[in-house]
Amino acid sequence: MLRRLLPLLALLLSALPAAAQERVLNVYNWSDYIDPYAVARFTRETGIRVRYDVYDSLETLEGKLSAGRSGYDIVVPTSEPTFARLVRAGALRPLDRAAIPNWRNLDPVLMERVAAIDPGNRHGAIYLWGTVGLGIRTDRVRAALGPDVALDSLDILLKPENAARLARCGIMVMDSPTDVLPSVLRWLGRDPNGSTAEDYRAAEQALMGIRRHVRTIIASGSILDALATGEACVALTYSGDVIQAQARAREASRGVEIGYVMPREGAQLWFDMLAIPADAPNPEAAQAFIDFLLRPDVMAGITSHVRYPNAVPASRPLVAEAVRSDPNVFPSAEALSRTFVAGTPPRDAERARTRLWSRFKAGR
Ligand code: N2P
Repeated sequence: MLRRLLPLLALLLSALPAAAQERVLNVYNWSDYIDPYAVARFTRETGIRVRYDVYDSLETLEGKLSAGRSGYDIVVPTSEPTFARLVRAGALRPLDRAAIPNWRNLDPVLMERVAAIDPGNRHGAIYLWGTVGLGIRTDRVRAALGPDVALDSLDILLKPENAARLARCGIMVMDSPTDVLPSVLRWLGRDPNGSTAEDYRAAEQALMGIRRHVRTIIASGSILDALATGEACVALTYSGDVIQAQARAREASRGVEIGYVMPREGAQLWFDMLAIPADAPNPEAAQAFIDFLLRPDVMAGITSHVRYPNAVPASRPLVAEAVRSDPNVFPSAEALSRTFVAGTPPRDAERARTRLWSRFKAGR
């Protein structure tokens, strides 16, 4: 049957215009970071097939892109440090706004925040944003640390006496010096973007102080899974990942109750950018995809699914009620006023961070 159909299929394909045949979009995005329905709909509407790969740390993304010729048409780096570095290196293609009419849906106030590192917003549109904090099994943490424990502080993780009490329950830290060190420095009362030898010594001391109580240092995608199953009791990771894990745990109804802690010491706030590598094989398809994602209804579906806020205000009324009313997804103005945005450390500081991180991972 199939054999008889194949020549027919080939005939049909060859009748299509050449351009239509090779319309493929190569996407490299964070894991658990899109509504699969949106991707299917894009293909249905445009005929462009999507090849979709994922990463779950900025270090992995940077490693892939620094080698050049990644073959990707869309990448989603965090505004700082990764996107800022790519802009500076000329590694991104300036966007053609005429091909992205839905650009007008972007929140000008949010876009202004990333204009400092991308003057005129020429190379990227905000996709989603969020904070760094703790996913916790609320009941277990209360049981281990006492009913009066403050559930809004990094003390839960970073005070060695707390970590010691939670060790058996399962502590995890995402494997990303870029997205962990700023919060640790802030908890220590230091400049979260500090990069002196003294800053790093202090951060290393804090991390080493809890090291033997940490079960795993692993990329964010695995932490999401571990939170959802209840295997992780306290995990330092991205906000929406915790909220997705919370939803999955509820669906599984096995008694795993997950909460998100946005640290009162000041949470790291980040913005992830839709961008096109300078050497993207199919930049037209990439622009069509960005335009598609910036539609309010498409964006609303994405936020409802992945539980991260976006930068398209008109999408907000269309977001699922449970997500729209969750203050961990959409932090209050007061909570936001206590956040900070990470900067881009100088290259030599980057090496010091990498070495610090290897020692933390090795535990010596
Ligand atoms: C998605 C994590 C994305 C956020 N799983 C990091 N900026």
